[in-house]
Amino acid sequence: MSHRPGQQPGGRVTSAKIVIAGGFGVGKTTLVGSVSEITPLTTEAIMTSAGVGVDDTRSVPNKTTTTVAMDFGRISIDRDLILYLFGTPGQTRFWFMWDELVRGAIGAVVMVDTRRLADCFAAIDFFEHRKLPYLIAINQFDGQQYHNAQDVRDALAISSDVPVVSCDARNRESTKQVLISLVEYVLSMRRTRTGVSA
Ligand SMILES: Nc1nc2c(ncn2[C@@H]2O[C@H](COP(=O)(O)OP(=O)(O)OP(=O)(O)O)[C@@H](O)[C@H]2O)c(=O)[nH]1
Ligand SMILES: [Mg+2]
Repeated sequence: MSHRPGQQPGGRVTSAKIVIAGGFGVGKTTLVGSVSEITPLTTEAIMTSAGVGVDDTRSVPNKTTTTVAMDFGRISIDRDLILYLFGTPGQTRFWFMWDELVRGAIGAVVMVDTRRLADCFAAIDFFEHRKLPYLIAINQFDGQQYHNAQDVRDALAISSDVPVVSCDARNRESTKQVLISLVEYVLSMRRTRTGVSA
């Protein structure tokens, strides 16, 4: 019998840690906020004129705050699996915290804005280097899918087994589905590694 990541035999509730990553202003805090069943812990700081020329806000003109440490939320996927969500800061000057944030995580969501695809390269490199399973979640700003999943996969040059899904970071059902896809992917990777069939 196979179990979910970290699941105890005997039906006990188990929990798993998921990291929400991606470039600046891609919607990480929004995703954690939309899907969390508890009031998310956020560490937003007001962006001031000191960030002009450093933070590229052209694609998110209404953005007035940025995450300086992390976002934290929780969601029960079903009766026996609780996910704890850790959203990373997007700006590279805060990336020294990423090693701490990913410790113990079973996998990561790399959020992508297809208008600024290169912003997610560093996150992909980070998870590939640490061999942490990740999927790509295209955040459909304004409901627009500017490029399809295959185009994004080709442009990112990622392995064919890495899932590429679309979502609206503001929509709970949509973001919950992203997390379910990630858990399923992590499970399938573990089955492959251990040679256990589904
Ligand atoms: N239209 C639209 N706006 C979005 C969507 N997701 C996020 N936003 C907006 O985009 C901006 C950036 O969202 P955040 O969630 O703060 O992005 P972030 O990735 O946490 O940003 P940093 O922590 O600063 O890197 C905010 O103004 C959101 O309201 C979306 O799916 N559609
Ligand atoms: Mg944020």
